[in-house]
This record gives sequence, structure tokens and C-alpha cells, in this order.
Amino acid sequence: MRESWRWFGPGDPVTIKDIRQTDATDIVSALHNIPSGEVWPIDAIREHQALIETCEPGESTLVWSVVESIPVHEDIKLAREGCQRYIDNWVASMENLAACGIKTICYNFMPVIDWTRTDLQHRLPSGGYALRFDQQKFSVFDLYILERQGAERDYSDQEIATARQLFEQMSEDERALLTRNIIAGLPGKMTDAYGLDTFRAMLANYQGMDADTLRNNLYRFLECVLPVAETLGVKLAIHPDDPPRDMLGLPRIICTAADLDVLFDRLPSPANGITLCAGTYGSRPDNNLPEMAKQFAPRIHFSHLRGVVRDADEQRSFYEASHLNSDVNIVGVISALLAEERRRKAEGLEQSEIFIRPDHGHQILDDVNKSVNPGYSCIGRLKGLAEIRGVVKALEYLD
Ligand code: DNO
Repeated sequence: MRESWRWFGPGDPVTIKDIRQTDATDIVSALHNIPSGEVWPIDAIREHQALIETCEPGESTLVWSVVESIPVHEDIKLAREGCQRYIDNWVASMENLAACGIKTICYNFMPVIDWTRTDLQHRLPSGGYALRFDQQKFSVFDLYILERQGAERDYSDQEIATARQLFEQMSEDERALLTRNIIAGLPGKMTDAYGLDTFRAMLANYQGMDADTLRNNLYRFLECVLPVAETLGVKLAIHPDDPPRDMLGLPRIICTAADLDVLFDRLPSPANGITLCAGTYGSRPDNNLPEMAKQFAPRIHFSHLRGVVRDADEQRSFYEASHLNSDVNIVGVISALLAEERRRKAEGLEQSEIFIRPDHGHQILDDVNKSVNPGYSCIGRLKGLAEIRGVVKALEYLD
């Protein structure tokens, strides 16, 4: 296992020096300042790489190994005329990264919104805070704040009535916070922050698009990217849609094992792989994570390890629980990843270790009063990493 840590760049309150103290060995990062659709120039990549990799003599080294993510321009997802230019730019960024030795690339194909949460400071009994997705609050946003046309078709009468009631009980500030959290609150988003009007306009671009059309648009993109990736030895790792289901009338196509089967049947290239995000897939009760880790083992180029606890009475709502105690069997996932590493090693593959990172962490201890990127506090993630590390050591010992 290669222990990696996500770093958002020079503005990240968790510095490279801080990360060094976690004993992680690899960095997951991106050039977040370059607008979606533009080429990442080689000089800019090298500059970022130097920020990560330069160290004093005697200090532990860190390597920028994984990119999360090169954004996929909306025009590619919409297959708009002229989108080939953006596909070519994406490929050029990949080529430049490979020239700098960075060969694992995470990306996603979610229309308009990247990952979505309704609460960025959900209070835990311990006094710390977690991220939460609350289906009821989400429906309040969809039906009564966004007032999306046709939204009521996606909800039962009972859900609509409950949402109305909740909306009326919320103060203006609470409504504004919910809006901000959903459309602009999370770090590393692949889409720019916008107001409600631009958000509505972006959603409208997808009106009438079904999952098959979006899938075809993904294939068209990958058909250009994969042959080049193969030549360069680049591994692509598609991130699942988070939460993994259709939302806001948008189709979502990377949510289940069946979705992955369809993708790999169509494009079996060995460069075509996944980010096994345990927390995202695990927020659906019908995804069995250790099984998925086994089934797609050779395709796993990167893994986000975390878990969620779903609400007993509403399985679409969840909060991000501690890394080991959740509805997701993380020990089973880690065990499958270790087995896959052994297989790769036995086969003599050059890169047998899988990049993992502790995904999201609770806001606890000194981080409670600090400004943190939601989900990306230092201490909570370090706790997650320490727990994962313990599981890895124990499983390796028992093996
Ligand atoms: C959230 C992340 C996502 C992820 C992208 C990958 O914490 O897992 O923002 O980086 O969806 O493209």
C-alpha cells in the first residue's frame, strides 16, 4: 500500500511540512488554479511538483504520485460541438503529467456537481464534526430553494409535504447555508462556484439527457484518452458519483458494480481503471464493498478509504463515520487490496502497490477552531490514516 495524502496546494491550511509528519509517502494533488478545459503546462506541473518534492537534507521525501483530478470540461459531458478541443487539452495535460513522472490520474464524469453534502459541520456525540448528506434537506433545496422545474416528479407526496414543512421552519440564514454547502461549499470541486441562476442554467443544459447518452459521451472521451494513456503507462481512475445516484434531474453513471461492468465491457483497456472510493460506493446499501474490491481488483489504481453510516429510516441519508466503524467493511476492503497487491507482485508488475489515502476526516481537537477544508482537516485524517495503517499491519502479520 502506498499511503498518500491529498494536498490542495499552497493555500491548503495543512502544509507539506505537516504532511511529512504523518509519515505518508505520496501526495495526491492537482493544479486547482487552472480553469477547467485548459492545458496544464509542463512548467506549472514542475513548479507544483517542486513545492511537494523539495526537502531539506535528511527530511523524509514526499512524491507527487496521483492527480486528483484533471477536470473534465462540461462540454465534453454534453458532447457539445467543439468539445474535441477540450478532449485534446485533457490529453495534453495527461501527456505533460506523464513527462513529469506522474502517472495515476483520478477524474470523474459527474455532470454539473461534483461531490455533494448538505451539512459540513454535523456534530458528533464526541464533540467533533463530520460531513453529512441529509436527503430531506436536499429535497428542500431542490424543491423550494432551487425550485427546479419538474422536481416534484422525483419525490413522493409525503416527501414533498415534509420538505415544505422543513423549508418553512428554516431561517433565511439556514437556507443560505444549505445553498452554499450544496453548490459551492466543498474543496476540490471540479466546477466553479456559482449562484443559483447560473446553477439553474447549467442544469438546464442537461435537460432530457439520459444515462445512455451520458455514457456514450464518456466513451467518446475515453476512446481518445485511453490509447494515449496506454502508450504513456498512465493509469486512469474514475471516481464514483457521490452520492451514487441520479440527482437534480441529472443522470449519474458510475454508481454501482453494474455500472462498472458496463464500462469495462465496452472499454477493456488496462489503462481504464477506478478510484475505489469506499465511502461513496458504500453510501448505497446494495454496494458490497469487499466484493467490489475483489471483483474489480485489477482495475483499482487508487482507493479512498473511509466509511459512512446511513440513517436507519432513510438509507439515502448518511454521515461520514470514523474510518473503521461504519456501514462499510473497511477491513474487508483493505484485505482485498492487499491480496491484489500480492497478485500483482507475483505477476512481476512494475507497480504492484496501490495508492490509498485516508479520505475525509472528522474535525476534532485543535482543528475545531481552525479554518479547514471541509473533510480535509489534518488531525481527523491522521486518525483515519493511523487506523488504516493498523489494519494493514495486522493483516500483513496474519498473512
Ligand atoms: C471529495 C473527492 C472528490 C473527488 C472527485 C474526483 O472528497 O473525493 O472531489 O476528488 O470527484 O474527480
